[in-house]
Amino acid sequence: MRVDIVTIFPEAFTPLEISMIGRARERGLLQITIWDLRDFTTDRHRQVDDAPYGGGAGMVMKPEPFFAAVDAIRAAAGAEPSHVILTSPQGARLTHALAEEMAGTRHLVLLCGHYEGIDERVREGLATDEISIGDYVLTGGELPAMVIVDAVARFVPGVVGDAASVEADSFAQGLLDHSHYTRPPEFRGMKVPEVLLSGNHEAIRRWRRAQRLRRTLERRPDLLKHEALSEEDRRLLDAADLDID
Ligand code: 4HQ
Repeated sequence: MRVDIVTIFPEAFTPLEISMIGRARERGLLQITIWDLRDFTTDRHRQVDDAPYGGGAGMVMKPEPFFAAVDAIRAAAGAEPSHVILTSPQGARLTHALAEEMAGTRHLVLLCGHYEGIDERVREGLATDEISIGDYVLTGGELPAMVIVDAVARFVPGVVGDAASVEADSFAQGLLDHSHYTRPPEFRGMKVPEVLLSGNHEAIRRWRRAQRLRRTLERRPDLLKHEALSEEDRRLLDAADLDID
């Protein structure tokens, strides 16, 4: 998969050089290129922003450098990108499902904004998607771009070593995760639940499933699709003394 990121802060993207994403790039599973928006300006001051028409506080990012950058990306890729993404609080919320959908495509372009915002013509004439990573305001689009790349990359085959862990993750089955323990069996008076030491794989599976169901019901009832619950799930929830209806 190819990812191109357009930004006025190319140096902000060192997190994509380490850990799983860094390794995926080294192995050629992900081809990520960072483009400096200022390289696509034509004036002496390499200006990327200007005062807003109509007045008001702050500056607005000019449209021309973004269009020129995406033209260069198209030329370099030799094809139309699958998604040209603008990050903003006005966008559709990034979800597990959206990340998985984007991972099934060949080429993402991410445009990072700054200042009060980006000229509306970038949205109209260039962006195919507007995505928000949550209901809060950030100072720039670099962190959202990295969040999107990280969430999408996990679905690219081979990026996460153990494919089973991607399928077992929170949200993959519409449920939050169960708890995890490792040695020692007792730490500062806190014990690992007996069942996990039992070697009884069926009992462990049931315990984990019940915990995921209970946690989801308690913390994120919005995630629970009642029709997706099996007979066993209903019994596990009943046994946990929680009612789903
Ligand atoms: N931004 N989810 C970039 C965000 C944001 C978000 C505010 C985007 C600032 C310049 N982006 N502008 N939340 O807060 O995606």
